[in-house]
Amino acid sequence: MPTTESLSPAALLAVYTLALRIHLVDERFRGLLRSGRLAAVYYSPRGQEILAAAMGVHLNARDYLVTTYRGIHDQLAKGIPLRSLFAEYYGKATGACKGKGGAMHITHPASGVMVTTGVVGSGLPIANGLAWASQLKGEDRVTLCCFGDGASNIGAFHEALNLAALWKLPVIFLCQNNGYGECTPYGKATASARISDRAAAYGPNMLGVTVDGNDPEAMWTASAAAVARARSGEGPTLLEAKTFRFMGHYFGDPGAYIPKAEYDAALAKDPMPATRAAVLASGISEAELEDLKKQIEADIDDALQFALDSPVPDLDEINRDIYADPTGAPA
Ligand SMILES: Cc1ncc(C[n+]2csc(CCOP(=O)(O)OP(=O)(O)O)c2C)c(N)n1
Repeated sequence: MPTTESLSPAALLAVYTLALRIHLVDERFRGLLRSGRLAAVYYSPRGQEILAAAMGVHLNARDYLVTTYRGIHDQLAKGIPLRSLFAEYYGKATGACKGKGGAMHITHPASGVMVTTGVVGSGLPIANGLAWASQLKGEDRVTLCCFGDGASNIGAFHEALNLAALWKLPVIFLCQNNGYGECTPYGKATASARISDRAAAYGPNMLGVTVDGNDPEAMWTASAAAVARARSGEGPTLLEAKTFRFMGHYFGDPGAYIPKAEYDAALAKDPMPATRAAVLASGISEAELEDLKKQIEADIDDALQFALDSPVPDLDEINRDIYADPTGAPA
């Protein structure tokens, strides 16, 4: 795990590799949905690949993740296996939740992906619970909690940040500020320019940082600091990563409420090609990046085929993993 202050060429490549994996999985899911080969709810993280990858490279499998419906980038950055992810989207028995969670509720404890919620803001108190458990057990685990700018205006946000600061919980609140909460622009719902400024209200244990989430170096450095802070027991960080959502809120939303000039300006700063250019400038060749892409595409092909070939869950699975004793479940 990198711990130095600035992003070395090797660390930049690690971030780009993870971001490319996220990017290609997202493209594949959108292609499957467009062509009718997959039926699922889907919230594209297009544009938010770099910030997730730059955080992900600092975490290990024992660390925890709590994320939202728009969380596929976070789950991949946390290391969820592609086969488990694809099979869950297809509702198959081999999926991360045996096909019972579905796209909105991806959970894979082996890789630390603990909860994916569709209720805006509900993940923050859950993240506190995980972080508190690690603290009580004296475990060296960091909990990463991802949510959007819209979620930061929910009451649970305040309650969670207050408690996390009070108890110095090993948690990182990563607000992915993509400029829109569903179809409401940031400025129509929030008066303060920076969400991270709110950290000051929770006292000295909470650090607030705003960073350009599209800048791999800035995001990598800020993530390293937040992880180190949580791991060493210094307390939580409210890390606001500024970014932009290139797709509509949900798959199928044309995003007509986003002004064209704003969209075009953001697209000109698309972090994926910009980071690719930075990787090339650091000495990696086009051919090496093509090989990398081919390898990831092959992994995705394998995961998709695995999902398609897998069985659906048996009917007797329906009460399992829900009640402690499935035999005593209500009929
Ligand atoms: C408690 C609650 N209120 C409203 C909704 C409907 N809803 C779903 S997503 C969303 C916008 C959330 O925006 P943000 O937190 O910025 O996340 P983003 O989707 O931009 O990543 C809303 C209002 C919900 N799911 N839960």
